[in-house]
Amino acid sequence: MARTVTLSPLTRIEGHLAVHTDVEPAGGDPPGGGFRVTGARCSGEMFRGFETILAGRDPLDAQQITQRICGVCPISHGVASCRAQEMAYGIRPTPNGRLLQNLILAANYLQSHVLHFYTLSALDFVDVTAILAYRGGDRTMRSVKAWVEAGLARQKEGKDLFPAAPFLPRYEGDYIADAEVNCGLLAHYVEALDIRRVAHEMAAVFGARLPHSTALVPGGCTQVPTLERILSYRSRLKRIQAFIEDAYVPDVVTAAKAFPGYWEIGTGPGNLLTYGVFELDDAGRRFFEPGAVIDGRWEAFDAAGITEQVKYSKFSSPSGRHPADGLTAAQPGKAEAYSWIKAPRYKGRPMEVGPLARVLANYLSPGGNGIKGEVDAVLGALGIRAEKMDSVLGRHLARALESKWIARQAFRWLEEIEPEAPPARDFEIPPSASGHGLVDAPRGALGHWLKIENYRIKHYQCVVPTTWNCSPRDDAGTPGPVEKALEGTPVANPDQPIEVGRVVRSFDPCLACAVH
Ligand code: NFE
Ligand code: MG
Repeated sequence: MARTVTLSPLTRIEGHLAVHTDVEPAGGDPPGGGFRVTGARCSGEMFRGFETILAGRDPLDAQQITQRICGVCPISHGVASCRAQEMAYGIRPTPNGRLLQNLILAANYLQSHVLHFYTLSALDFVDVTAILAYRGGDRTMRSVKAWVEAGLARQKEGKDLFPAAPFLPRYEGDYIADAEVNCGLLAHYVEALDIRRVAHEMAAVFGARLPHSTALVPGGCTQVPTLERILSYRSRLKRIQAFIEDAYVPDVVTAAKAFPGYWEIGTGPGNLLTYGVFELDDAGRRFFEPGAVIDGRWEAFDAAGITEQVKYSKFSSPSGRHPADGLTAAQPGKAEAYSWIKAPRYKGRPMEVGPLARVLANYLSPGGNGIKGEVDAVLGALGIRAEKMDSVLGRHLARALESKWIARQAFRWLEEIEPEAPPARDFEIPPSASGHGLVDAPRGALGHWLKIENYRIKHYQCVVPTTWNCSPRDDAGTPGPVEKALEGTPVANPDQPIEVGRVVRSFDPCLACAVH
């Protein structure tokens, strides 16, 4: 019989997401029974109101206030706001300003992706109890072992709801069986905490402080790129790059070999969108170029194609508007609505955004930044066809490979800095103007739309990556990307729905951002 399985809150993501799945017995397929998800709904469980908070303020507050939307991707919000203001003020960043923004953003990307794979996702695959067999002398590994041992004992007593967070409680399921592989991944799990700190330090070299940088300004960055700062960034980048190439990418390959079924699980809507990211010149060329993939074919991106629909979202504002004219009016008790997330659509379609969209748009576009070669090399070694990238494993692989690509590119940006040249541009705020900033954040396409009247913010709208990915059904009833990706997911035991968590986490949702 069909039943609803709800994960609320879904842990090891950012923010408050409830996932409701309809689960039915799968019959003979897969053989031996099992269950399958036949439908899903994603609910953003809170409202934040940043767009309303911004109205009436000084436009220059925007890149500071919007960074507070999130502690994981603040730099993307800061940069998107800078782009929107630059358009309104009629300026472009100085060459140094562009490079410094790219370097702060690159550092923020790398911490976010390392955080996602190890801290948030790895525990879906790694058997933490394998540490019980650890006999080595590493102090950190021994303390992890002691923590898991004590947690298992507390769990047996049944008195403690969280006997060894974040390891226990957990869903029981088909974790990696090999103890040595598990212990190797756990060692990297611990090291990743340190790498994330180093990446934050690296962002702070030019960003002044993290997570919310005070140095980002329209036209560039207030921090002067001295030789000392360049070297300080560079030494940290070397350590992070080594971790990405020696641990992160190989660990994703290890997970892929252990769970080959996940090349078939978590297939999204098949339509992908990226605004591109990391500006290269005044003409707006980007290291990852903008583009859309619709029905398997690449096409140029058209900003006029974006709308937000709200039939199933808890808003009374009109549905189907372009964000330049969008409105946000909360209606908590709205009939049929099940989420505080709006439903952004591109040319009427739900679009997956994020590393997979960036990598595949680059893979399929006539130009591209060369990442296609990386993808083909790894897929070739695994014997996997490129079409299988639209899956749980494809998302993890895209995230890891773009990390490698961004780290390499960051070294080139460091070389391009001219220490004596100005890091920012002068500007005047006009009495009235408008602009938008479309920039990919780690989790995907991020847009800020701004209108200024009488020197004050009249209107501010954000459409954020997880707004795209975790969107509810649209006015036509079409599910959002994560809802779609969950359909068909095999679930061995509906009381331990570990497979559902793997699918949702492959998108790296951030609900704080989604409900902004
Ligand atoms: Ni709060 Fe974010 C990223 C943005 S996702 S993490 O990446 O913008 O919605
Ligand atoms: Mg919005």
